[in-house]
Amino acid sequence: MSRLVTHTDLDGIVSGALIYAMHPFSDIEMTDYKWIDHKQANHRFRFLEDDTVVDLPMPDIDVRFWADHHPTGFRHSTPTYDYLYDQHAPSCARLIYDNFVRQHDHLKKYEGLVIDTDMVDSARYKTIDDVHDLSRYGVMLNLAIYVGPMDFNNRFMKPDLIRRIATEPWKQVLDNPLLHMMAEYNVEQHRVYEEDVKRYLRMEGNTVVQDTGGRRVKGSLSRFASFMHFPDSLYQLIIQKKYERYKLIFSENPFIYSHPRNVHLGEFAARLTPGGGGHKAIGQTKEIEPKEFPKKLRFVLDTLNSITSD
Ligand SMILES: [Mn+2]
Repeated sequence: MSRLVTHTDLDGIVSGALIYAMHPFSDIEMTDYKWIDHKQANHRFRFLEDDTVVDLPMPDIDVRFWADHHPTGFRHSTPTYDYLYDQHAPSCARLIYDNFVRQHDHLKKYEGLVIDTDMVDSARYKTIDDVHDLSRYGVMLNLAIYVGPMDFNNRFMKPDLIRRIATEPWKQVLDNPLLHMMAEYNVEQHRVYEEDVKRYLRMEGNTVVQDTGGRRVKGSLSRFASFMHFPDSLYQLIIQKKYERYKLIFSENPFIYSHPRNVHLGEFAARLTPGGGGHKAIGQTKEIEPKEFPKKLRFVLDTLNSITSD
């Protein structure tokens, strides 16, 4: 039995579809970092020897093939099996596409989708309107997959999309009216969030801080809401509080920074709290205990505000 294992996000879907278009699989499994790194063995995701793994960290066993672009993905000795790894690739889909398109001419038709995936996965939108530009297939798909019960989406909807994007005319697959309605619904929910979150925003230096003190914001998380209200801020810092523990999410203002910076926010998050991570332009910590929180918060803010002065 051959199994494709991929990440539950847009990059996971497009990476999966590219691989599937070169080699069909009998089974598709979607998973996330938290299940691969889970402390308890009985909750941990189990890889199989025959797996093809994309947009996920290096498996703990030797598999058939592995591809990733997350800086925290490469973690032990160099694999002896086929693999692709480049932490500078804007998406895993890009890494796979660029590596295989010369031998597999039929991948060329996915070029537009890969360009959208680069933009979404590395949070490098050109303008604030690109975030909700439903005329771009990748953007539309990214908004649609976060609507509905996640277990259902991960087990059925996303694997089905991968299969169909790989084997049917992909634009036709994504022109599905239901998918577009789901994307529109998510945009609506983002608008509600953007309005409600206003009262929790404050500026500290060049960083817009989103601190709800554990209170719920209406709608669904719009990652760029801070920048919609403070378009001149260079960074945003979202403070999430749950059961007296804190998580920090920080990202560049992608509408100002269109070129790479010298600090990798994902690596910074991983150094700050083991198990944290992300991409160059966005970092997320693991949970922080209350007694460590004020110091770490200060450190993150000082770091963000000093990157900008170079
Ligand atoms: Mn990715």
